[in-house]
Amino acid sequence: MTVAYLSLGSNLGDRKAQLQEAVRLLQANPAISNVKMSSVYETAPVGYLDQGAFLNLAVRLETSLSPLELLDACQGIEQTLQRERLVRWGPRTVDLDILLYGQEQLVTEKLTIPHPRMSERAFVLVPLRELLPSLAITEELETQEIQLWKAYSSVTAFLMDEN
Ligand code: A4P
Ligand code: MG
Repeated sequence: MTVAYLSLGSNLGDRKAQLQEAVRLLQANPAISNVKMSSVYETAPVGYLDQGAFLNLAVRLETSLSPLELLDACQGIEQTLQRERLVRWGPRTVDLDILLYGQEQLVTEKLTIPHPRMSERAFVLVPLRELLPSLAITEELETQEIQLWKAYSSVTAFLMDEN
């Protein structure tokens, strides 16, 4: 079993419902266990700015999947959600990125671990720090627009939140 951390984000459609579905599908994977999540944050878009605000959260899980198998699982969830809901609106309704996979350092065409842009991104690091308190965040990142949207007592509480 390896401990891995993911970053989840959505900025199209029913953002919370899509994140709930993504977390539900991660939990339903028989090769993934002990799923924990950070609070949910609302964050201003980084990179391409002409788009709506994101909801972002981080997930910690244990898995017997290899890094590439975990990437496949994440991309499968992205495809399932796009297919079911928002094909017309194009991609990026929900995005699952692998941040860390054990102590692995990997640079391949399909997969780079740790995630190459994570250290510049408050929307990744602030949620991740809830699950990994030793994580350091530099002051300049603290200025990126990100605010607590909702904190949940457990993954189950998140999955049951219908408001
Ligand atoms: N890939 C390589 N390494 C990884 C990894 N560690 N985890 C490859 C996941 N994928 C990885 O990703 C493109 C390709 O990256 C994959 O096919 C995989 O082989 P994608 O998910 O298809 O596309 P993307 O996510 O739109 O592109 P990219 O370049 O990964 O974008 P980012 O960097 O993920 O940024 N602002 C806020 N506030 N919140 C957000 O969540 N997200 C983005 C997307 C931009 N701005 C944002 C947010
Ligand atoms: Mg991505």
